[in-house]
Amino acid sequence: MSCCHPQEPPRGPAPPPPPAGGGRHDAEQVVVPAQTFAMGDAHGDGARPDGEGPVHDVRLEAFAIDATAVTVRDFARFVAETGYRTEAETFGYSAVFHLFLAAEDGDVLGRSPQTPWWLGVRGADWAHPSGPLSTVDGAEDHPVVHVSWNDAAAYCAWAGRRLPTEAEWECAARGGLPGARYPWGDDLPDGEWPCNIWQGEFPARNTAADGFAATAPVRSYRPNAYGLWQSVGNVWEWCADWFDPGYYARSPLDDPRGPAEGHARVLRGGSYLCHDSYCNRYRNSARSSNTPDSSMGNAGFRTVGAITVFHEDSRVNSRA
Ligand SMILES: [Ca+2]
Ligand SMILES: [Cu+2]
Repeated sequence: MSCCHPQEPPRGPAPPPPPAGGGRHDAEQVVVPAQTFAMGDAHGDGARPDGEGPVHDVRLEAFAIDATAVTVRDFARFVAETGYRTEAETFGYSAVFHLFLAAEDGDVLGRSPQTPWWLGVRGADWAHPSGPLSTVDGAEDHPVVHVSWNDAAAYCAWAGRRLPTEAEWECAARGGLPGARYPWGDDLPDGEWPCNIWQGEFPARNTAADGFAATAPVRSYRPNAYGLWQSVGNVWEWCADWFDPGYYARSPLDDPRGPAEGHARVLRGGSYLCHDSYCNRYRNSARSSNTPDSSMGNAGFRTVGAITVFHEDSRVNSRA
């Protein structure tokens, strides 16, 4: 399987338990209303091994989801308050896209065999996204990257949040537009890029016609009708579920949570490296996955939680 993120073998034993609770997560929340929606690819866009079909109904209660991906600023606060070390740091390397490399030759440990534009770089981590010679200065409003699924889960545990289920993620990304290919509708508009993907010839030349060669600040472009920014493009987002391309054929109607076990966790939304000629996964229904200890320069996450803001009317009604 090839995609615009590296596929790596598992790197080692499970990390220590995450820091528990008490963290400050003040990302803007948007409410996705309770609904039944059609999940999956209604256009035939997806590659069969990705398991984007069959389209099937899913029923969800209302939930609150971050309007944006977790930022470098958010993640830096988590690290400062807990001393958490990411898996990229404990394993000593992470995957950097070749055009961004900022490292001495000796820190390039290897290339991903099927995706040679991915380099394993010693010292690459969330605070050094292109390698040890890079920083995140000035990128505080960009999505944090080089976080594994385990790292994202640790952040969520600290923040009293959780990762979205794959169904919640897709429902939120759709913004109430039934069956649409993208968060804004079915088509890429002419003349104005609505998301951060790749223009030019992958993987050697990126014209960055959409304004960004790598990550964009989380509030770039326009939010969807639910208020979510950049659910597609920019960075892949980890979801809670184990990945199974056959899961949709047996998914329950109510609040599906994915298979009970697996080898890889779901990634959604595509990234700044997606390009039509190579990987068209910057769509609402597109699915990918990676092992839970993998990290790379184009994957991050957003969180979900209970709705904590009550409308005065609904409180009155609930007593009636
Ligand atoms: Ca771009
Ligand atoms: Cu892609």
